[in-house]
Amino acid sequence: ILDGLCAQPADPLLALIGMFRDDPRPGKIDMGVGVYRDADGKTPVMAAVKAAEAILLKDQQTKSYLGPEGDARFAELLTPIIFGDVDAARLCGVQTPGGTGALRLGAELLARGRAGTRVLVGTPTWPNHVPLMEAAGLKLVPFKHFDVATQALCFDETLAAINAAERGDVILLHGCCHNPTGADYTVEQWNTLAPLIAERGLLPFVDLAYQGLGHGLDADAAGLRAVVAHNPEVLVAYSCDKNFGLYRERVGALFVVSDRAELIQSNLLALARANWSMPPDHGAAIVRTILDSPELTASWRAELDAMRLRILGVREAVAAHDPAIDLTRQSGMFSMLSLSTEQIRALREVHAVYMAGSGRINVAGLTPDAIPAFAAAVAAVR
Ligand code: PLP
Ligand code: TYF
Repeated sequence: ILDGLCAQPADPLLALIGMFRDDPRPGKIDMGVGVYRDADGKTPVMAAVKAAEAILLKDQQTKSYLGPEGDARFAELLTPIIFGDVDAARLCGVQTPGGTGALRLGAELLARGRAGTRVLVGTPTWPNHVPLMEAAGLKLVPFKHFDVATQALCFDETLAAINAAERGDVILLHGCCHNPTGADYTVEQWNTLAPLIAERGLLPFVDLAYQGLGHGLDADAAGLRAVVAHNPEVLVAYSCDKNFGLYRERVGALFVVSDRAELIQSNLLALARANWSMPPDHGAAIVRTILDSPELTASWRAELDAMRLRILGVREAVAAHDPAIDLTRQSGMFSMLSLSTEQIRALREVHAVYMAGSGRINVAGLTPDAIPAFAAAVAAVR
């Protein structure tokens, strides 16, 4: 039965973790996988997370099953952070295993709603978007989001793709901190897109995986909120894995804004049951414990803001050191350098500078003392 299988390549982003770890050279620089790092190069557990875990250890009375929706209070507490003011009767949401689980659940909801649904997506995008959507039976329709050579966001191409789409198509949008380019729409551009998407009869699916790491929690949700204000139905795949530093705990949620919220919720529960039955509890319980406490929420917000400001600081420091590497026009952890495959390989093999094969760099991977070596390495291969 298994004779039909053929070997599959490893996830190239995750493969970078092992390559970097096995590199013995001192001074090696890791700008590969999208994980926040502090000025010492560490990815610490956030203080509010540690405090919430201590509370859970002391107070948790049972680990009995919840249900396919997971921790309902977790989803409820996230709602105002994501949506601001929203009509609760028009919103449903379930906890998922990470933003990835939310994307997959949303894709399956769309496929169940109508077989063969097409999904417009700006390229380049997070590589996992492709197998996630296709595995659910959706068909991707790419349009150009970013021109690497000129470092420009292709807004005209975005508008053209929306205008050329068919009614009933889906458009997948990065809410903020675009992965892999860091090129986000301005508020003005969101305000143009949001009503156009509605007018053209498309369904927006917003992937919000980095809220708070670009311009702040509210600013990073402004695009999504504009989309919600103009469109009758919106899907949101949310991840807490970056903004709470919970990566391996796999914390996320899928939200749907709709007049048919009850019908949709019943389908989300059925789909969750057919996939993972119930999501893992611990990470969502941490987020719930933090957001249920004003003190822990303040601590989390302050630490998240410090992370965001450090990333901004690195962007400015690199540009100050070498104006030829201007990272100040993008936001969040990522930028994409215009480099050939050969140059990216030379950076890794000759200079011990690790980045994704696309030329994407994780800006948070730069410690202050590594900036001159990074800039010199890029200049040397260019
Ligand atoms: N969407 C984007 C754009 C991402 O970069 C990631 C990163 O992991 C995810 C979704 C999924 O996040 P999670 O780790 O919570 O599954
Ligand atoms: O793009 C990144 O680096 C992050 C982390 O299969 C990631 O989103 C990368 C690959 C993957 C899961 C998460």
